[in-house]
Amino acid sequence: MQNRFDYQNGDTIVALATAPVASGVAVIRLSGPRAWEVGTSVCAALEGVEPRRVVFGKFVLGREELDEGLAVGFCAPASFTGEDVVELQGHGGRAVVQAVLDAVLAHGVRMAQPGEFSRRAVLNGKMDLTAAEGLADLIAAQTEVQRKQALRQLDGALGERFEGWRTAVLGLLAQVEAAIDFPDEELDVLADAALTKAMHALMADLTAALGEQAGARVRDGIALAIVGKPNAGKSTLLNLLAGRDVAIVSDIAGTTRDVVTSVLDLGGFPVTVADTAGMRMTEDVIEAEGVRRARKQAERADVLVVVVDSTEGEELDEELAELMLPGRTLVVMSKADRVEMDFPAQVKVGEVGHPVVAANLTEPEALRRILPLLTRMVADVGGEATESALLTRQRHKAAVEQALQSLGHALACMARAGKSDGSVAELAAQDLRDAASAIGSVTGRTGSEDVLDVVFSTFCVGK
Ligand SMILES: Nc1nc2c(ncn2[C@@H]2O[C@H](COP(=O)(O)OP(=O)(O)OP(=O)(O)O)[C@@H](O)[C@H]2O)c(=O)[nH]1
Ligand SMILES: [Mg+2]
Repeated sequence: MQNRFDYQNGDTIVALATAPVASGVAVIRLSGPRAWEVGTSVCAALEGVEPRRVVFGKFVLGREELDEGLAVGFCAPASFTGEDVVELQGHGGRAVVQAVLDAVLAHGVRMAQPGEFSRRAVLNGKMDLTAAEGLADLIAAQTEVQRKQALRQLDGALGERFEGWRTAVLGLLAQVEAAIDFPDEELDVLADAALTKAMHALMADLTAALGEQAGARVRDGIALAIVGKPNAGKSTLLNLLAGRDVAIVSDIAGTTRDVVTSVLDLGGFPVTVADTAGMRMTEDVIEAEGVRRARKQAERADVLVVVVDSTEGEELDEELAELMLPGRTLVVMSKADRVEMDFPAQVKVGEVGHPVVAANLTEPEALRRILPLLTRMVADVGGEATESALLTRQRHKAAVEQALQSLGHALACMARAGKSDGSVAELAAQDLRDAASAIGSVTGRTGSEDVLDVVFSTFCVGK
């Protein structure tokens, strides 16, 4: 396939590396063989300066002065992209930035494509694809746990995990290839218990990695759904958690019909809280659709909060009880200010007990008792992500699934050794090569430009 942009032709690119808003300082970054030459044309103070030394000077186009600021250059391969790089740090006004960019472009440099700096860094071996994704996630991180996970990925922890798997597959491949070279011993080699044991161990490892949900949850946000009967106080609770009036609250049952969401930071974890329509049988088609959506949210949720109006008694609706997730459901008994009763510490659904908090949701004070319990449940869902390098994207999972399939094929082939005519080692070897290539595509070790296109399509210009 002809690539849209020729990344290898050595052209020099430029983009604003900082946010396109009025700001104190803006960084304009050039990368490519002409970075120093063009950088020096715009900022003469850079002439003859050593790499990594910052100089102060005027930014000009011909004789016209555009701005003044700092300039610094890097020499290939010791730079972010692995190419010559110059950064011009001027003032962050819209017109100033545009004028300096135009000056650079006037020297025959072109605007960078989205993600092109990172893409060049990957192509030049400065980082692997998972690290580039980690960088994008780090820039997008909104909470502490997201930051830590992204930084770990940028540091290469996830890439190392995939490289470890790939090396393991290549080790198996070497053994199987021995059987190709010595056909008489095929049966001995392929039926070797140590070999099949190693295959099974690797597959178990990959399957376990697929089961890890925490990485994606931390990256995309942990889903918390608030459900209950109409008028129970669900929207009041959402507003309390969000600290502002996100949803309409009224004493009319059936106020909320759509799903109303708000993103919170609970103990460093990103949590998307969804307030939903009160569950009841209704003739109203719009409300019925709201109830359907409420159920869907509850089924998808990682953590569930069931709000029960204590003035209506503590009976749990059967439908609600069915939705409750063991260990990840909090029951909030609302309107505790309006009843005289002893609240239970937990409600039991079958054998499973769910913790209960009784509260007046119209008082901010209620948060003090609700938040610690919710934070603990959220940390249970995402906790793994604080320690290990987990799969964070669908792309990672798809590759692992593909590798597992190929490994499964290889095993099936090997089991036929000696039982069918001809060599099965060739077939098993090809399956193992496929598995290694699927795993390698995650770090960018194997695979095509298409993989890079997919990864960098989500980046923006300047990264
Ligand atoms: N006194 C008291 N009133 C509450 C409490 N929680 C909610 N309310 C009131 O109960 C009414 C219903 O609250 P909402 O938050 O709109 O209830 P909801 O569950 O979102 O209701 P729907 O959207 O209709 O399903 C409002 O008038 C709230 O002010 C509470 O703990 N104490
Ligand atoms: Mg509501």
